[in-house]
Amino acid sequence: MTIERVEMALLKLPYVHFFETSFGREYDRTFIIVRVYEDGVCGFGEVVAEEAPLYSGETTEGAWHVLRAFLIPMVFKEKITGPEDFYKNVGRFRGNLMAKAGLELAFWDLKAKKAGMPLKRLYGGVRDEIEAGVSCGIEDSLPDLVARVGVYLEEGYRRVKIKIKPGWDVAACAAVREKYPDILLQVDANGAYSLADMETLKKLDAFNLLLVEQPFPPYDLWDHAKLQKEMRTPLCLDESILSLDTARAAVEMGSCRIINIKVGRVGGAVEMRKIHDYCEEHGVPVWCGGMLESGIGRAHNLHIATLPNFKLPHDLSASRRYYKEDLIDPFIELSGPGTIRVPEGPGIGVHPVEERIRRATLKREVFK
Ligand code: OSB
Ligand code: MG
Repeated sequence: MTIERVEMALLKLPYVHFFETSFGREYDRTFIIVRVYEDGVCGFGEVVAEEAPLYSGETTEGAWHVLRAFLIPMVFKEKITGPEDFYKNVGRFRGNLMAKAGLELAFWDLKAKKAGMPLKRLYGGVRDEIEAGVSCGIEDSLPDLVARVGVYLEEGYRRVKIKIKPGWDVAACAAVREKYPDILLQVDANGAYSLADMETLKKLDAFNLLLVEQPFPPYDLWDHAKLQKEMRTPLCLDESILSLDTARAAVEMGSCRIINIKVGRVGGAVEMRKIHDYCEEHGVPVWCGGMLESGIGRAHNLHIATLPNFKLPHDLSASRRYYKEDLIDPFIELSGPGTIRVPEGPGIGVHPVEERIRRATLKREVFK
């Protein structure tokens, strides 16, 4: 058994609504879809790197280069056919975790398809439905923000995350809480603060938040620990957690009480699993973050979120919250009040629609 072909496509899809974080406002998403073929079966993965190196140091063009020059040639040279084998071999390359994860996920989808089972079963998932959640960007005004939260609640979401940055934090929480005193609410700063903002951040304790996500930049594990000592609300780390080792350091140091797991950020599902298991053993709940993925990457996330220690609602929303024409059939929809059913078919269990992929493709390359 050998991989016959690997294919990459760079795609661009417009958002239904702009998405603004402390990094700035975006109107569309550029990302890479990876396919691996074996015996006519195709596994799909998505590389969640973004066009600009804001959230992480990786970029779509950088990931493209690393995949075509190093990771894909390695697959053929080492005759890699499975995700565990991929993980073992790819460790020789430093960094580039999102590029690695996109290709590893394609191997996971392929493996589950060849076994004729949904990916969640291969992972040992324990549920058929996951708790959805929606991530609300920064808006032009507080009334716009409250209205947008209202739209999402109307659509059935039960947990809302709002993006914060200096100048759009305490007032934003107060505005949402005034209208919706009882919803599950959390905030995400994407690293926009520093220890000098301690007094502002402590004020967030007043809003009964589920968590405060990544207040400080990725490498500030120590300052997060100092802040966590001063706050009642659990801190949750996103950008800081890149591996089992960083997760362990954060937990041992007391930098957070909750971890956001994004399979792309940690380099794939093997590493994701190690972090998940470590956190489970240490009483640290995790949840599944999102990178505004297309339906392909989001379907992968749905299966991951079925693992037992994924205990808080996720940044996983329906297709139409992100894109008018998602790449998959059927679209991902809310199945009950604030939940999403995990697809039952083999692999990721959703069908990427060739025609829609082609229309969104900027460039494509095939490797044999
Ligand atoms: O920090 O969680 C984040 C999107 C892009 C980059 C970083 C983040 C996000 C989100 C979106 O919050 C979550 C989603 O995909 O629904
Ligand atoms: Mg985040």
